[in-house]
Amino acid sequence: MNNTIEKIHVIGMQMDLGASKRGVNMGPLAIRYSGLMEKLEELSFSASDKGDILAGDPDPSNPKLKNFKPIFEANRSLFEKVTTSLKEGAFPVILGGDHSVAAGSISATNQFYKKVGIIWIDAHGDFNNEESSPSGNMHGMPLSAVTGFGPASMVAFSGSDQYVDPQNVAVVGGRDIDPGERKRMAESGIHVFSIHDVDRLGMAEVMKRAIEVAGNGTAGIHVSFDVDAITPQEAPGVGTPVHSGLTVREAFLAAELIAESGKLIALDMVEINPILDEKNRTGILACELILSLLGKSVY
Ligand code: 6HN
Ligand code: MN
Ligand code: MN
Ligand code: MN
Repeated sequence: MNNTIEKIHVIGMQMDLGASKRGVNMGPLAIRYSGLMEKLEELSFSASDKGDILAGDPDPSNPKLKNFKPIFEANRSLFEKVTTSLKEGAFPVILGGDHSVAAGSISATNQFYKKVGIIWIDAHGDFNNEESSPSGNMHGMPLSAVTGFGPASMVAFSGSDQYVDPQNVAVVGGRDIDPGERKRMAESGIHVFSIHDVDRLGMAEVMKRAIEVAGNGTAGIHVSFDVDAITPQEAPGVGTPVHSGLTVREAFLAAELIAESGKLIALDMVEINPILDEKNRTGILACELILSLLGKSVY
């Protein structure tokens, strides 16, 4: 069990406007239905459910940044809510929602702790901006935004230009990166451990390196876990599935090694789509991964 985490605040984001398929706004419900709060209490955490932030109505005005206004406003609320939790000494667990929610959560942890690292577990890079994006979908942009590569407007609610240092960012599990996005990632200085690296090195070695990257000289590691990192046969409830992903055991090994590092300071669990799921198995998996990341041991 992690010694440093005692008090946990769970914050849901009922938002799907960053993705083209609807339904990930119900992700928080699916994870709560899997018994998250009860299971956190069983692990002896003092856990409070801080409820959900509800995104506003769709806004078709900007095709390059689809639904910009309601996403911005929801993220502003999340930024404030996460900041309040951090000031109260709580560890924030953010339930997505599409991955654009990481713009709000990471802006809050980075501003509070001054310098955080990120482990971004995802089939995708989420490193587009308004120019490189093939879709205009804002869930493909948050990692670029929080590292200062734009869209700057996506994180402007923080009122700060203090971004996460790309040298402290590790992407794990990537296997569907857009051509323009790939160039941007390569030039940015972030560290990418693609699915090929997981195959070649094994997850234990990849996580050892990722924890070193994100933990080096930082106050701690913010993990942003997109469930589409896991192979769709095991995690079918996602809007942007990509074949041949992480196995469930690789995902749990990653979670357990992060817990063991003692460096975790915040966690996003995102992109669970209950409409596309089978009997909530992706919701249950997301719930169990949260527990493992927080130090639940199997033996
Ligand atoms: N996600 N690279 C694609 C895009 O539209 O920018 C897909 C992004 C998926 C984002 O899964 O969080
Ligand atoms: Mn993502
Ligand atoms: Mn993804
Ligand atoms: Mn480097």
